Amino acid sequence: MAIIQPRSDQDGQPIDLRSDTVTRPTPAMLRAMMAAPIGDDVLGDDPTVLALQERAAALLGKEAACFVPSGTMANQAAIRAHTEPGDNVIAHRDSHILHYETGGPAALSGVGVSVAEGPRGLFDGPDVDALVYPESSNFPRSRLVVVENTQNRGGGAVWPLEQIARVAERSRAHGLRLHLDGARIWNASSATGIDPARYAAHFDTVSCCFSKGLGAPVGSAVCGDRATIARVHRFRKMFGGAMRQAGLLAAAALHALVHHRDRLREDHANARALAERLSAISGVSIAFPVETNMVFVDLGAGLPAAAELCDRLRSAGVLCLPTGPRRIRLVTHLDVSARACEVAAARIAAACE
Ligand code: TLP
Repeated sequence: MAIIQPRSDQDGQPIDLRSDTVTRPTPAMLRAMMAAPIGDDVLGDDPTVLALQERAAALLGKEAACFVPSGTMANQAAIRAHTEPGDNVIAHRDSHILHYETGGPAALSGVGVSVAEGPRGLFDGPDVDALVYPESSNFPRSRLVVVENTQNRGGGAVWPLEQIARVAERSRAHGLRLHLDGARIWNASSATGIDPARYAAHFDTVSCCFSKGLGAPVGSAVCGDRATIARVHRFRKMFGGAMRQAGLLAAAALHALVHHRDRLREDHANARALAERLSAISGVSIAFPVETNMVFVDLGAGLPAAAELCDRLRSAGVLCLPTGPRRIRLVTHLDVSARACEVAAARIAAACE
C-alpha cells in the first residue's frame, strides 16, 4: 500500500534507484514540519528535537540520543566519543566508515582501523580475537569495534543476531567498546522482525538514519548511555553539526519514524522482484542474495562496463550508481513503486542489448 503517489510514477520523473537517500518529503511530512514547535537546539530548548531524541533512544532501548545532520557525522562523533588519538578500531574492510567517510576516523579521531574480512561485510568473534592488540606500551590501544547492520557494500546484508552476540562477547572479553552503524537498522528489523532494541542491546552506541529508507530529508541520531551521548553532543558541536531551529528537520524525522517504518517491507519486496527480473537478462548476475532494499548487479564480459551502462540508463530515465568496474547498485525506497521497478528492469534489459 503506497502512502502517496511515488515520484517515480509522476510524468517526466526519472526512476531514481541511486540510493534510498534521494526521497523527497511527502505532503504529510511537510505538514508535520510546518506544524512543529521549534526552539534553539544549541541552547537545548528545541522541543521537537528533544522529542525525537527521546523517541529514537526509546526505540533502541538506550538512555539518550543526539540528533545530528548525517549518518557520517553520527558515526564519526561516536568514534570520537569512544576513543582517544592513537587508539585502534576494528571494522570490516567493506564498512561505510572506511569506504565512504573520507578518512574520517584518521582525520577526526586520530585512530587507526584494523580490518576484518568476511563475506557480505560480516565478521565473527574470532576475527576480533585475531585483530585486537595485546596490551603493551608498543602497540596502539584497541578500543572499539564497529559493526554495520544492514551492511551496505555487502548487498544490504542483515547480521544474524547470534553473530552479533558472538562479536560482542569477544569484544567485551577484551575490554572493547562497540558501536553499531545502524544507518539502516530499520531495514534489518523490518526484514527479520527482530526489535531494533534487541540488536542495539549489544552495543554501547548505535547510529540510525532517518534520511534513508524512512524518507526524511535530513538527519540521523546517535543513541547510547547518558555519559557517552554527552561526549557525542560535545563532538557534534566541535565538528560543526550543532543546528539551531533543527526542530523543522526533527519533525520530518519523527513523522518518518512513526509512519514509514512499517512500509519498508514494500521496498524489500520491490528489491526482490527487481532482482528476479534482472537475473533473467543474459550476462547479468545478482551479486548477493537480496535481503533488504539493495540489489547489486554484476555485469558479464559481453555487457557494457558499469559506468557506461549507468550513462545509457540515465538517458533512458533510470538512475543508478556503479560500485565497481562491472558492478552497479540499485536501491528501492518510498519514491519508487513496484510498477516503476518493472519499468526499470525492462529498460536495463534494453540497455544491455
Ligand atoms: N551511504 C550512502 C553512500 O555514502 C554510499 C548510500 O547511498 O548508501 N552508514 C551507512 C551504512 C550508509 O550506507 C551511509 C550512507 C552512511 C552511514 C552515511 O550517511 P549520510 O549519507 O547521511 O552521511
